[in-house]
Amino acid sequence: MRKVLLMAGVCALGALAYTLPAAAAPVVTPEHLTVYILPGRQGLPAPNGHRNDSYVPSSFVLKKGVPAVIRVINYDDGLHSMYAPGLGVNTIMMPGKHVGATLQPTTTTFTVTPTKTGLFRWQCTIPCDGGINEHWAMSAGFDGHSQVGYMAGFFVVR
Ligand SMILES: [Cu+2]
Repeated sequence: MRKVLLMAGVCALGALAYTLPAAAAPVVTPEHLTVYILPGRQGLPAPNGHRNDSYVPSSFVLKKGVPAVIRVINYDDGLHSMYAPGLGVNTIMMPGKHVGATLQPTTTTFTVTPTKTGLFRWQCTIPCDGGINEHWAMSAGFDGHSQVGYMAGFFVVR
């Protein structure tokens, strides 16, 4: 009789083990960032003496393992992009649209979830900042393709 009760008890414990809920996965709240693309006439002044096509801001702090939802609002009527191969980012920002005499910005949203810490450079890969600027923002900066602060920048992942 004792053996039967003992077996029943073991079975009951086994059933209990299977009915306990699994430990809940930690909830990760995404970060939300907003970035503006300003056309040359409204962009940042530069050493070339003109205002130039600009991402504002152009550098960002992200957290490893935390999704960052990046909303880019393009006030330019041209395409731009963010290319950061170290983070797997390669997104084209659609141009704003002319509506009568005004330009309606277009919003492009993408998400990046960094898997490692470090410094990751991004750049715009679509020829831009034309006209009087002669593509200055796309010219080689001190550390690579495109000018940091205009059509290039950094993701700092901590
Ligand atoms: Cu661009």
